[in-house]
Amino acid sequence: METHDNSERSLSVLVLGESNTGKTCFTDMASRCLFTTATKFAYYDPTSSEKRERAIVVDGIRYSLLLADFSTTMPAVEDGDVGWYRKLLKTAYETCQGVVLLFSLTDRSSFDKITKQDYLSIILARKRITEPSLRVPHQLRYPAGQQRFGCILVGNKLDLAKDGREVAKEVAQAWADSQGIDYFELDTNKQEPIEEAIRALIRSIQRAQRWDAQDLEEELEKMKQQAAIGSAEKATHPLSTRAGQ
Ligand SMILES: Nc1nc2c(ncn2[C@@H]2O[C@H](COP(=O)(O)OP(=O)(O)O)[C@@H](O)[C@H]2O)c(=O)[nH]1
Ligand SMILES: [Mg+2]
Repeated sequence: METHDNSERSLSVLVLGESNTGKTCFTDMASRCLFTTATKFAYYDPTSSEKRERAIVVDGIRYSLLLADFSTTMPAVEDGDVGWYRKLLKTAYETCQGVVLLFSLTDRSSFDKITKQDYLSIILARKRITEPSLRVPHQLRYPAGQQRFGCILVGNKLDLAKDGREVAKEVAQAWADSQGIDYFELDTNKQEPIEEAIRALIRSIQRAQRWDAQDLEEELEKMKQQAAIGSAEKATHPLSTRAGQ
């Protein structure tokens, strides 16, 4: 059933993958709708600090999407210290609501890395979240909407797949199915598949937030019941009465 809500919900989305898989092109196309029929794919100014934000309505709900692309390829630095970048990634993993796991269909290692390594890093980062300012009881380690995250898998550079494919569709689809996430194959110059992928991501975020909220409700209910049992026990305990007076 469609619900209609005038308020806008903000969602922060990470586009994640190895270097050169097409993250920046995807992010620009998805956020600024810079679709073009040109043969050139990269269509962005890397020095621009412009935020990639856009509005989108899904199932009658208006969302403001903030998209950011992050490379999972560690920057090469002379002294080998990439700690600052790891920290940046970890914060992004902890605070986003949705993730686009992006790889290039022409690069097997980009598929292996995002599915075997980076996906797990996101899950592990979120398991450590504790957010006192949300005022959830400390027993609830995972605030609603933050334990789970929305997710899709995207195989990019479909236009090159005819001759250069290194990842079979069945292999990527099977991995996505095993995780319960949707899989898309596309290239970053066609609008419709990117729009479809973004809508699927938002629906996945909606599910993640719903399930987290249900968990939270159940936990709170359990705690209320335990508190009620505790105070009932206290009231009937002989030392807690003024017996004999
Ligand atoms: N053929 C093809 N090239 C693409 C596609 N998407 C991006 N590219 C090219 O791949 C290169 C890397 O793209 P970029 O978005 O900068 O990748 P990033 O390093 O993951 O951010 C650039 O030369 C793009 O023009 C695509 O769908 N098909
Ligand atoms: Mg880039």
